[in-house]
Amino acid sequence: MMQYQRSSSLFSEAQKVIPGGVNSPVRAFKAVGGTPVFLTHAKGAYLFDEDNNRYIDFIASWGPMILGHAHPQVVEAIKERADKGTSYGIPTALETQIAQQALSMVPHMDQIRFVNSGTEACMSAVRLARGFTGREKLIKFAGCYHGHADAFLIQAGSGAVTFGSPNSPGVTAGTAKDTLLAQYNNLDQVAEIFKANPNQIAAIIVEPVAGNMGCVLPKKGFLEGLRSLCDAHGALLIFDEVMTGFRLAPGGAQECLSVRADIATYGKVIGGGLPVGAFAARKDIMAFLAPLGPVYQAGTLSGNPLAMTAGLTMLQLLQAHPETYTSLDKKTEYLHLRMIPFLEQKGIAYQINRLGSMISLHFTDTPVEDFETAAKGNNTLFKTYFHGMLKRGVYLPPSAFESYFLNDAISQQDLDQTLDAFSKTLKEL
Ligand code: KE4
Repeated sequence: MMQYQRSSSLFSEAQKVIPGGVNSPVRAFKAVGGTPVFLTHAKGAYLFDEDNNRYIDFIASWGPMILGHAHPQVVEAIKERADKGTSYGIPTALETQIAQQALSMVPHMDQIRFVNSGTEACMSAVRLARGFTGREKLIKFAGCYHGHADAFLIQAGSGAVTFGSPNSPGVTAGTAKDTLLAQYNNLDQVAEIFKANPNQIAAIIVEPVAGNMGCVLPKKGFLEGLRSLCDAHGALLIFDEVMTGFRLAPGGAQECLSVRADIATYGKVIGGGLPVGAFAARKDIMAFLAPLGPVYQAGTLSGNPLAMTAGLTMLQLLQAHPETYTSLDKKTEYLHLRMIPFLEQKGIAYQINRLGSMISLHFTDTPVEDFETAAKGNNTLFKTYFHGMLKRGVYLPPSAFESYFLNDAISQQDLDQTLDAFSKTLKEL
């Protein structure tokens, strides 16, 4: 039986000096109860905590560790680079290299600007869209999460939902009035909003495959419909590909769903596990960005050489090994198809949503197509499920409003061990 003594004493220590003991709320296990485990290290598909427990990892640091933890080539590249200095605040050829690498993988984008997080990428993309169109309003979808910038914390997903406060205090009414909300997969509603706000909408921002309500797939025609509405009304379509970018395909959702965005934002995988975000667009849009144009955006550590090195190595590995994507898809499908008989045998209401290596299990008999249906999931069952898997050595996202992320270091044996833990845990529900 696993024990967590060291983690719980470390958690009490942490809470004295860090709000909630964590540097990102979802890590605090508030949605599932209990004490968060504290890690000492991670390698390949495995996490190792302070009490010497080992877990098969299904969050991959919420996406970045798509090839598994401490990938030797990424680590080697970082070590080598560190000896040359860790930050300059002065341009390097490295930034051009990773820009060229990323742009060679994603469709429809001419230029890219690097920042330090997905939040920064999304907030910069919205400012650029507002500057480019001269308009103020933004359409987002309930349950989608684009980071913690004020404009997005209106019915946000991920941790914001977990805390049941999707409209965060501190976001002013002035800001909130410019963010218009629609239901994911509801094209009619978006058309209505455009009609009610003629020539005022700068952009739609959307997770092309949502991962912050659990995994929620776009219905057939949804993204294509957003594309047409933006074209008809002179707004920009922003794909928030912080999760899907370089994960669903080298070219992300734009490639695998064949819908063109005007601006795409990236994070997670693009940094190879170091803090990197980015946003990309056509040249004429990026020409509005300082120092070329009037839209200001900056960052001391943007283009940081260590982070660029980690990201460049990761992208080069993914481009050199496209079989990673089929391998990830196959492993996720293997898990998906073998979970079903256990769930059927248990006779429990469930939905499984999956695209590529993004998957989530919802304890509800209603298809999960938007935030409202995602919120219908039985969270009490989810808590028991989460801890049942954790104590059997499987680390799932500690919230029902998250997608699982497989990494390609997960072996067949790990998958079978996960399914064994799954069948035993279901018996406890
Ligand atoms: P960051 O600022 O956390 O790098 O990225 C924000 C962001 C933007 N867009 C999407 C689609 C995202 O999923 C995220 C961040 N994802 C969460 C997990 N759902 C990060 C985990 C956390 O908040 O600790």
